[in-house]
Order: sequence, then structure tokens, then C-alpha cells
Amino acid sequence: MTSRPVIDDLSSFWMPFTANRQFKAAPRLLESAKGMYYRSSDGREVLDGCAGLWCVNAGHGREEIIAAITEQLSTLDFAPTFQMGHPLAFEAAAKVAELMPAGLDRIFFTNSGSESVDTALKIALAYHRSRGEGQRTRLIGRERGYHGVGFGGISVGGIAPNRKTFSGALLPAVDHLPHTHNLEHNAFSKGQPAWGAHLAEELERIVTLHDASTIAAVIVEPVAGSTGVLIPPQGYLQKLREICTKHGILLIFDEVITGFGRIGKATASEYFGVTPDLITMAKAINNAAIPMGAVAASRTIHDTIVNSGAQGAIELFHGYTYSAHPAAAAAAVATLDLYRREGLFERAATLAPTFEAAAHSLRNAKHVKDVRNLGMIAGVELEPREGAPGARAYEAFVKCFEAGVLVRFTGDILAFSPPLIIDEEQIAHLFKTVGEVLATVQ
Ligand code: PXG
Ligand code: PLP
Repeated sequence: MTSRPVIDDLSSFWMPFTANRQFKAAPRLLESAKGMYYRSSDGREVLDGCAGLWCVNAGHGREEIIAAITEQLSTLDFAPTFQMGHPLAFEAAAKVAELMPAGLDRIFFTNSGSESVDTALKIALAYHRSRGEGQRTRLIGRERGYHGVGFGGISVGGIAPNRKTFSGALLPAVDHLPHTHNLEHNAFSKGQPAWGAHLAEELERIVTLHDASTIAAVIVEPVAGSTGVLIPPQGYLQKLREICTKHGILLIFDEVITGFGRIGKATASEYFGVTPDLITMAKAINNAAIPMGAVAASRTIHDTIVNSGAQGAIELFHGYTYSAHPAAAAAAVATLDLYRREGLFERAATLAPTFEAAAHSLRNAKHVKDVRNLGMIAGVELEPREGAPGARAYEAFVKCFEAGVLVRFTGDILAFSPPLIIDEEQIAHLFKTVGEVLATVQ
């Protein structure tokens, strides 16, 4: 391994979703990674408690994936998928389709979750138009939802700071369901909270207001991740599905985080037994080794759009230069094989009770006002510091990093979503370290 010279100028990289001035005054740099651990620029091992950004489900530096990418790049570095094709694109799509709920087996490739969301929203509009219901253009998201950063995604998204600056330029025909977070009813729930299914009925109110004939789709994260881990109340997703079906509205599950084993099944749809019409995914689709995302569409949606065009006409005017990039497709094929060979989705399901118990051991830790979890996802909500929202979680995050564990934070919520190869000892170490750190946080 060659070691690179220490970087002395951090100014050129305008960092995403980062407090740039604060970071550059005291940078935290990761230089390499293997398995469950990062290595920081000051030579420390850091346990990865959040799979990078919820994406490295098979752990870091997986040789099989690296070999597949390397070989692919030397065989075919790039090939267009607009009016051309390459074999791995089709193979990758078939492998993704195998993991989707029955019937959702038409796969459109993108390069990120944000692109997947915008793609799914556009497919929903195209579907209704192909059926002669082109007036169905309204999109329904949910408060606190995160659907990436495209204009479509922030429009249906419900995270206020992500919308505020751009508020004059959001999609016009959008409404939002209420979020389901309520600590009076659901604090310290293990798995799905008992209270809150009735909140899905708000969709009926929205349908009455706008009329079903104007609504194209509802998009939700089955488990909301980025907003700080919100687990769907028991029966809530089933009810959303029923109401959508009743009114001919498409249901989109944004599974960018929940896809590929995060909650112990290939998809949250499978876990909850609720089948949407479209699923968006990215991140763990290829273990995050190369940017890639995808949308799974029901065969009905696909066939309706594809069969409605004249022979020889392009049916959907949408696509990305890098849709099904050969290296990303190779990584996806290798990753999905690896997940199966190692039984990583089952491993996540098996580890989940240990993970739950370890997360809830923080119940009485300093500042903690809630712990919630499902599968290999947990959120620990802290009491905010008076007059400084987010400051307490930021301090905890930095101190955790210094103590050798990487976690995510959003607002005053710490989020945990380790690679699915984590072992019981590492789970115990992760939450024990967080508890010790919280005791020192102001
Ligand atoms: N939908 C969902 C449900 C997501 O979680 C996206 C779309 C967008 O994906 P891209 O690949 O465009 O980032 C996401 C991404 C966090 C965090 O703060 C969460 C995400 C990304 C980065 C950080 O925990 N989710
Ligand atoms: N902008 C310009 C000028 C382009 O030519 C293209 C693609 O050809 C794009 C944006 C879109 O890029 P991508 O296909 O990588 O999303």
C-alpha cells in the first residue's frame, strides 16, 4: 500500500450535508477500510456503526466485489444503454428482480437514491398518462420523509431544512401525510410501535380534498431512516396500501435504506408483507462500491407504459448516461451473489434481537429520551440542549469517533445501522462505547 501525502488544503472540496467551516477547522478523515473497521488518518481503527452511510451492508473491502469491478473495467469500461446494451446490465437487472416482491420485476437503473426517487415519480406520472389518466399528477409524501435531493425528492420529502431554501421552486402539486413519531405513545418501543396505524387514514382526508382522480402516487420510506429512525406503527403500511388500491393511487416504497437485508429480508416490503407498485433502491444494491441505484416497477406499470408507445418509438423519455454502468452492474451481480452465499439477510434477522437488546441498554443512559429499533436499524433520541438543537448529538458523534466508533446523527438523534457482518461482541462494544460517551456529553 502506498501512503498518500497528508492533505494540507481542504478548501476546494465543498462538502455535502456538512458544516464545512466547522469540519475544516477540525477534520475527521477516513483513509482505509476493511471488514467492520475504518482506519482514520491518525491511524486509529474505527468500528463502523452505520455501514458508511447505511450502504456497506457486506462490510468494507470485499475482495469478490473489487475483483468483479476490476475485471469489468478492463473488459468493458463503459457502454451506452441508450439504444445499445451490454450483457451485465441485463444480468444485474434479473438478479435485482429476483429479490423483489413477486410482480415487481422490471428494473430501471440509476446512479443514486435521489435519481431513483425522481425516476419512480416520473414513472408514476407516465403510467397514469399511458392509461389515459394524465390528470393524475399530484404526488403525496410524508412529513419528515427523506427522498434524496432532486427537485422531485425534496418536493415530496418532509425535512424542513432540505426544502426551505428551495421553497419557491418545488413541484407544485404535492401534499404530505403526517409523520408517525409520537413519544407520548411510543417511547422505547421495541420493533413496530403499537400506536399510530390510524395516521394512515389521513390519506383519505387528502384524497377527499384533492379528489383521487388527481393523485398519481404516494411515496413513503417503510422505515424512515434519515430523519432519525421512525418505525412504522403496526398496521400502518397495510392501511396505506388499502387506501391507495381503493383509489387507484400508486404506492411507492423508498427502500434506499431498507433494501438488501437491512431489516432481515431482501426488502421491507417482504418483511412487512406489503407490496407497493414501485420500489426505489440504491446504497447496498452493490455494497456502495460504485454509485448505483434502481427502481423496481410492477410488470403492470412497465407493460402499460412500454406497450402504449408506437413500435419503434421510445416509450419513456428518461435515463442517465450511467444507467447500468458496467462497473456498477458488475459490482451489483457480485454483491447480490455474496449476500446469498453468506446468508447476510438471514444473519441480520438472527442478530436483530441482540442488536435490539444492546440498543435498549442505553435506555437509562444520560440524555436519552427514546430508543427505537427494527432489524439492524436503531435510533437513540437525546434531549436537545437548551437553545442549541443538534449540538448535543454532534458532540456525542465527535466523541464517539474519538473513542473509535462511527455513528450517524441527525438533529439530536443518533442512528445505528452497522454492516450486517457485525458480530455480537462488536454490537456490545458499539453501544457500550456510546453509553460511556453520553455520560461525558454536556
Ligand atoms: N431515499 C432514501 C429513503 C434515502 O435514505 C435517498 C433517497 C437518496 O439517496 P442518495 O444516494 O441520492 O443519497 C436516501 C439517502 C443520513 C443519510 O443522514 C441518509 C441518506 C443519505 C446520506 C445520509 O443518515 N439517505
Ligand atoms: N447536462 C448535459 C449538458 C448533458 O449533456 C447531460 C447528458 O448527456 C446531462 C446533463 C445529464 O447527465 P447524466 O446522463 O449523467 O445524468
